[in-house]
Amino acid sequence: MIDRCHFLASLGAASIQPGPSKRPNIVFVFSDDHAYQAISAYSGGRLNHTPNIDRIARQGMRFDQCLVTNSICGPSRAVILTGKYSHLNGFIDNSTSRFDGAQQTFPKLLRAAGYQTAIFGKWHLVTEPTGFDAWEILPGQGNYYNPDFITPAGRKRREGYCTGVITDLSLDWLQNGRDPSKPFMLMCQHKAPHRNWMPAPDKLYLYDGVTFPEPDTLFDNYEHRASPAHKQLMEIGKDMTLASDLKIHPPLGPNDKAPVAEYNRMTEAQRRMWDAAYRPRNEAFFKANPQGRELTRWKYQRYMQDYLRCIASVDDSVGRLQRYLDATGQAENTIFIYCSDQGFYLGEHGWFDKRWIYEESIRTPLIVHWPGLTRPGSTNKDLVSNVDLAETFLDAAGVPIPGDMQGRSLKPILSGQTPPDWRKSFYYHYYEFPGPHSVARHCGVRTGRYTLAHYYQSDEWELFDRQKDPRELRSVYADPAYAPVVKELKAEMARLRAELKVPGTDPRKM
Ligand code: SGN
Ligand code: CA
Repeated sequence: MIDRCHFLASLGAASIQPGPSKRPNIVFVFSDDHAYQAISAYSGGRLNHTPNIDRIARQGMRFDQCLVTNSICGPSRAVILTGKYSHLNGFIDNSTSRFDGAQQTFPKLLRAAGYQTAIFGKWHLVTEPTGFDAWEILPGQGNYYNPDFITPAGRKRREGYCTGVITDLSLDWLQNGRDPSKPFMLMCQHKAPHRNWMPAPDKLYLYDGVTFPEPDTLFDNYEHRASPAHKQLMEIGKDMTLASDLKIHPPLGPNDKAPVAEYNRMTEAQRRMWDAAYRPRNEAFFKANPQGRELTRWKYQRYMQDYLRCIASVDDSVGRLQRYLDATGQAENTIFIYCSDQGFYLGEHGWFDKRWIYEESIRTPLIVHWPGLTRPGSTNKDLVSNVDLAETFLDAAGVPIPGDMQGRSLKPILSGQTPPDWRKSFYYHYYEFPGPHSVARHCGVRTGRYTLAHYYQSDEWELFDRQKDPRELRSVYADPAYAPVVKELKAEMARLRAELKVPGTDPRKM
């Protein structure tokens, strides 16, 4: 059966399908800041269980080396839409960029080829979406409770919890909003589990009493690394805020007012449930009054509880979409993808957030079930990327891939056949400095074994040998034994920069 599927798949979608209605549908569930460490298909359940996301992995392929080109929200989304690096699609950072919606994107190409296209949820590209038959997006980062949406008909506030509301909009479009004679491509894009990690009313007590294992680098001192690792502002201990991030604000008494805008958006009933959950915990916190390392440990635990509660709702969303496709007989003709805009720190190196070329940041979860193509339960360690998704989707639909896209279709890999000339090195570039969390601009190259980073504003370099140092704790850039590796990787970086048309100077003002 598998062989026959591979054979049919190798003929290409257009030649094996009798008509356009048989072209596969695509459901792309995309979350914001979902660390692979918090998906049980990746972690084995060390922190949490995500049964519905795991089902995609059981049926399809889990990618263990999916790397983002620029580890931050808007840029990742622009890369996915265009199949081009930030310096070519023009959206290089969250603070200064606006997406040019007139440019070529994969949804536009799918739509022109007869697909129905829709996006619901977080967009974060400043300008309005183009190339979609239907869309409703959160303004900017959006809100967890009773979020506003920008829609083609103006702004609307929708009561409920963000993850559920975005799933409702997606299901409603699948059921009632689209032309059923056409194949569809749906992007269901969650705000969760983005900072400040506010759980849904039905998850407020999940993980109560659970103590999560601490990463062994929670108290990293950043020795043996260049200055940017010392200067960042993303430490749980000193940068995570008690009020907003950790919900340690009052109300402890009847007249206390919460300083958090999100809290003020809640309905009376929501606020009552929220307070009932957090008030006794906060009272216990004030009573215990942890300090120093104990405070960091306490913060880590509350961070994990709230972050993982948000993820539990995302997993529910995946399950609802899966059940709908199953119940309507569409699952067998629908490619189902789960992905996040980048990786995220869950206390490793003492951090939250992302932005770095380092592992927990550059690696994003990617799990794909392509019925008839992916071998159930398969895993892959090739260097794949968010820049490959546009071409993969076009390939799935039998749409010609434009020559100016910079990734490569994952279809052969998904069929179990990695092309012999698949990339062995990957170019990375982060631009948002100055900016939130103060991570210096850097570019670099990552291979299966090494990570070379250049903080070009201060002209500092790092090299990590991840085979010997998987936690990236000691740069061996200055170690003479690694001089040949440094030379080779610098040459590789120059080659990649030329191939990818990276301009000599940073497009952001220095
Ligand atoms: C906000 C967050 C940051 C986060 C950025 C970008 N601060 O500024 O912690 O790094 O978004 O995130 S917050 O206090 O407003 O939550 S991204 O995922 O959109 O790139
Ligand atoms: Ca993000």
